[in-house]
Amino acid sequence: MEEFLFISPFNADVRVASPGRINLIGEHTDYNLGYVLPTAIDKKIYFELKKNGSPSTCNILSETFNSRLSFDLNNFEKSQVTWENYILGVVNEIQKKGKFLQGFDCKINSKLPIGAGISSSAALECGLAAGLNELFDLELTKEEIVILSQAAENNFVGSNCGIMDQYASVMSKKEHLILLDCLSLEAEFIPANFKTCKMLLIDTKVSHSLADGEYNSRRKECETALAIFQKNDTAIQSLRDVNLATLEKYKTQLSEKEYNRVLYVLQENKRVLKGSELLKTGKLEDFGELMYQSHTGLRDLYEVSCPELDFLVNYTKGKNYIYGSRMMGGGFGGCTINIMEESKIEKFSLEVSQAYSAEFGITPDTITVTPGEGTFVERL
Ligand code: GAF
Repeated sequence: MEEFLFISPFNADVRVASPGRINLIGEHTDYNLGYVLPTAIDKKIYFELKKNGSPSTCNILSETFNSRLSFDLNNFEKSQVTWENYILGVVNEIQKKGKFLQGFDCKINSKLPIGAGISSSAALECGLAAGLNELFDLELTKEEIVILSQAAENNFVGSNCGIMDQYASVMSKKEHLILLDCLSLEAEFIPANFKTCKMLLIDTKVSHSLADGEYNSRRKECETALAIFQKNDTAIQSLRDVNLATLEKYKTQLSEKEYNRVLYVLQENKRVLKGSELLKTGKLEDFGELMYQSHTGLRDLYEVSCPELDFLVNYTKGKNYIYGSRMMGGGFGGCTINIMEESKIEKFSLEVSQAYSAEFGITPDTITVTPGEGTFVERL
């Protein structure tokens, strides 16, 4: 294999730290132009970038995947390797905006668990976009970085994700949650005041292979239902303009699945708005109840949970030191998010790990997270 082109030591021009995200509540509502309540976390992907003097040769070294990618800015195509498409997709979207790039070298090192549903993909996209923005003085705003990173995933990777992950990764403020309106992109930053509690993620360590296709098909089902509402009522722009009465009125025109998907989205949007108010006044128990309801909706109506996630959520029930638990992210694996007393985390983590591995033969990871700052960029 040809020698990689980094000079040693690397002598980077720009450094970036790009965080993963959690989402307290509001799942599968972003692409339905509803509400979400995410924030960045203190676990990140780190980038070092520098110009390499070549007009168009780019070299990326992923220490995490122990893998490297070289490509020509004027001639590249989709790759068979998933992580490479996040990189190529971002470069492609930057070029589509008419911005001028030259050859660069980039080293990537992830401290974010990959495939755990804490959005390592958005962290990768947004981190690279922010790094290239600084390296080549592209003058992209933060919002442009968010939008082009989402477009990279939609257009190059082929996942029709919404805006939540990229928005949280770039825009988050330390110790705050973001109540994001995914239609207007207006955000309210809510202090994350969990008193004696912390957020614990439990990684199922499973990622059912159906995940991508099922994600896109959920989105399609919502779009089909929306088109039916719009045919009858031209004032309806998105599912947030639909209420329960409208849903019932057109029930016979929807398949059972479409009806269930929409019902879940309507309920979840309400939970996000109500939940944000509860968190502002520190009502963790009531908020936790909404998390359990969210999980039930994701399991029964949206059908994106799996036995491993259900087991972990059920395991928390009846424990008075755990306020809420639910699956987080796209589903079919990844993590649950739990709000619980910090003092009980160690003992609970041990117990739940033993119970889960007795059931599924897999040792889960338990990860305590705190709400962190969005993308950090530094010119050296
Ligand atoms: C994934 C997607 F990338 C997000 O846009 C969002 O839809 C989420 O699944 C589900 O809420 O993380």
